[in-house]
Amino acid sequence: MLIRTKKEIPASEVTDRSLFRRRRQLIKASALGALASFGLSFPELARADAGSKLPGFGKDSPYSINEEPTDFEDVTRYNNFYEFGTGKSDPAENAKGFKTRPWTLAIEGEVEKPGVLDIDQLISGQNLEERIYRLRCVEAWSMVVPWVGFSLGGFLKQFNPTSKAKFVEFTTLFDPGQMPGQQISVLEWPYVEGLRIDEAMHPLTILAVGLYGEVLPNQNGAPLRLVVPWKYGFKSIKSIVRIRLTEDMPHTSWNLSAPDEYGFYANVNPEVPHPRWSQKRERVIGGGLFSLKRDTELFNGYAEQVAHLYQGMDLNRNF
Ligand SMILES: Nc1nc2c(c(=O)[nH]1)N[C@H]1C(S)=C(S)[C@@H](COP(=O)(O)O)O[C@H]1N2
Ligand SMILES: [Mo]
Repeated sequence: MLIRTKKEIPASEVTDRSLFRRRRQLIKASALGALASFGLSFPELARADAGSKLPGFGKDSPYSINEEPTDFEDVTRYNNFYEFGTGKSDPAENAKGFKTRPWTLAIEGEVEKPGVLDIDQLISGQNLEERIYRLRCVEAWSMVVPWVGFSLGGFLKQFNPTSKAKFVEFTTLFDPGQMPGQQISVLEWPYVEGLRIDEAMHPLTILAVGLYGEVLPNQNGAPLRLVVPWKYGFKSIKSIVRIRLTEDMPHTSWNLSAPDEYGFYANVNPEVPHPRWSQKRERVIGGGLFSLKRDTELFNGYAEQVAHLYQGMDLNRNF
C-alpha cells in the first residue's frame, strides 16, 4: 500500500479499501450528526482544495454497485486526461498546479433560463450523493470509483430545457497555458463530448465533484466532470466549463479524431470490438501482479436500467 505524504494528508486519513469501508460504517452509524455538521460547514469545504471532505459520503445510493473501490492511489495516479499528457501517470504529475478557482459553468442553448454559475455556489446548492460506479475505459481496463456527485438530469431541469433540446454538448476548459497537452494537436481542443437528452436525464448520469468523500483531485477532472457509467470512459468529460443543449447531435473529440474507432454512443458492449482490439474482457486496475481480468458486461452491468434507451437501434452501427 502506498501512503500519501504527510503534507497532503494526515496519516490518520490514509485511505485503503478496508479503511474506506470502516469510515462508511462509522459515518452511517452517526448519519444524523454527520449530516448536521456537514450541512453547517459545507460552503467552506466546497471552496477547499483536493483532499478536503465533501458531504454525501456514506449515504448508500441504490445506484451504487456493491464492489470494493479501487485503491485511492490507483484511481488518482492512473488517469486519462490528455490536456495534461498522454501517459497514465502524466495527469497526476502535470495537473498539480491546475487552478480550479475561480471557475464558472455556463448553461446555454436550448434552455429557457440560460446562466453562468460560480462553481462553489453551484456545488453548495446540490444534494451530493456517493455513487460507486465502475469506470470502463475503451482501452479495455476498468476501475471502481466512489464518486461524489449529483444527478445531471435534476440539475438541467432547473434551466427549463425547451422542446428543441435533443442533445447535450459538454466542453472542457481551453487554457493551453495551464494545460500543456493543448499545445499539441493530439486531439482537437477543447475536448468536447455529448449525450442524447434522454441519456443526460437518466438517473445514473451524474456530474461528479469528488471521489472517496473528498474534493475531486485535479487529475480526475476537477472541479466538475461528467460520469456516465454504462459508457466508455471517454464520454466522462473532465473539467467542464460549458453545457449546451442542442437540437443537433454535437461533435465529440474522439469521434472527430477517429470516427471508425469511436462512435457517438460509446456504450460498453463486449460484442462490438474496437477495430484494433477486443472488448470482451477488461483488465482490473489495482488487481495486482497477476493482472486480474474480468468479463466485460453489456452496458457495463447496467443493461436492466438503460437497454430500453436503445431499443430498435443496431448497436453494431451505433457504436
Ligand atoms: N477533458 C478530458 N476529459 C476526459 C479525458 C481527456 O483526455 N480529457 N479522457 C477520458 C478518458 S479516455 C477516460 S477513460 C476518463 C478517465 O477518467 P479518470 O482519469 O478519472 O479515471 O476520462 C475521460 N475524460
Ligand atoms: Mo478511456
